[in-house]
Amino acid sequence: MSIYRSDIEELVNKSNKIGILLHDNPDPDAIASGWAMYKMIKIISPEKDCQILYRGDISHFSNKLMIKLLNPPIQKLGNGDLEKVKQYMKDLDTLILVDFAKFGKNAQYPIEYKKNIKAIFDHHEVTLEDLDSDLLEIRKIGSCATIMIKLLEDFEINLQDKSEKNLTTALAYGIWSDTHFFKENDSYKEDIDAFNSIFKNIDFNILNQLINPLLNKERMEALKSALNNSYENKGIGIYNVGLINDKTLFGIIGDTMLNQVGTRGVIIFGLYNTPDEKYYKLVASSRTQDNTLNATELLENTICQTAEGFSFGGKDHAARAEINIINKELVDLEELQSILDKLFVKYKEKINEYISK
Ligand SMILES: [Mn+2]
Repeated sequence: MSIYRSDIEELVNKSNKIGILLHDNPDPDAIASGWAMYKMIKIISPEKDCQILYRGDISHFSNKLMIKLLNPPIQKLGNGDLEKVKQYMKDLDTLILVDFAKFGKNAQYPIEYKKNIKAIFDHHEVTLEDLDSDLLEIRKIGSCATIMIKLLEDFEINLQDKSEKNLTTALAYGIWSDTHFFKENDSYKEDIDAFNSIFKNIDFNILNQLINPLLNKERMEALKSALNNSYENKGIGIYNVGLINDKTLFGIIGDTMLNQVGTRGVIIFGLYNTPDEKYYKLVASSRTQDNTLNATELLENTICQTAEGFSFGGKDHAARAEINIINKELVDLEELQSILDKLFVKYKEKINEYISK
């Protein structure tokens, strides 16, 4: 089953208000694919009311950087409040799903709007029977961006033109990240062909920044803070990263610190500046590489014992705990620093106790 330009044209012409939906917490492939879809619709009908919508967060630093550097026209539909989302979506008579095929766990849109799904573009393995649209473009390949690049060939758009460079760079990044850098089993010949077809119009300066996270300033700052506020006892290290805006940094810095010679396990902690929320979250992330040291247990027996109400979970070698602790309105930066310092003292004691047991 394939979708052609004529199908999209027909759909656009009979639609009043179009929502291109991405899965929750969209990744580069979803963002780039949604953007390509948007482009096609605007070529067919420049005045058409059309938006690219998503729920959840774009929190991974590379994805945030992608938004900043490439500026895709995407729009967030709010987080927890389903009523608001319903209100917003009630006028959308046409929904196009991109990079996912069904409402559900991974895309928590109001289920009553399933009836407005008119086309689905996806590259994941899905059962075709219970989908809510007849217009389907579903192919098991490495990325949805590949499907979109192919489809764009039928539109009056020159993907070699400089003015499209942000879009082509986004699409390249989508392919690149969804195929895990063209790894075997994750990439298909079609993905490589699609990448090749836009190769000459990729901004490699930007693509390199997205791929190589070391160039990200916030990560460097957090690493610096972690190195300046570290403690180690018998191969277990604890690091205070301070206040950060990117939640994924906890894990990333954990992985980096774990690479140090002689390290059995690490705990990274700090305050996460939650977007749109009243509280700073205290987040602690653990990583271990020693089979006698369980990452979940490590957090459970140290950080989680210092306060009630931590939500936490994890596996043998990676775990995370978090808790809302500080009302943003009640503290300034200096106070935050001193709270973190005090916590650090407490946590060091807990680590020492844990090790001596
Ligand atoms: Mn994808």
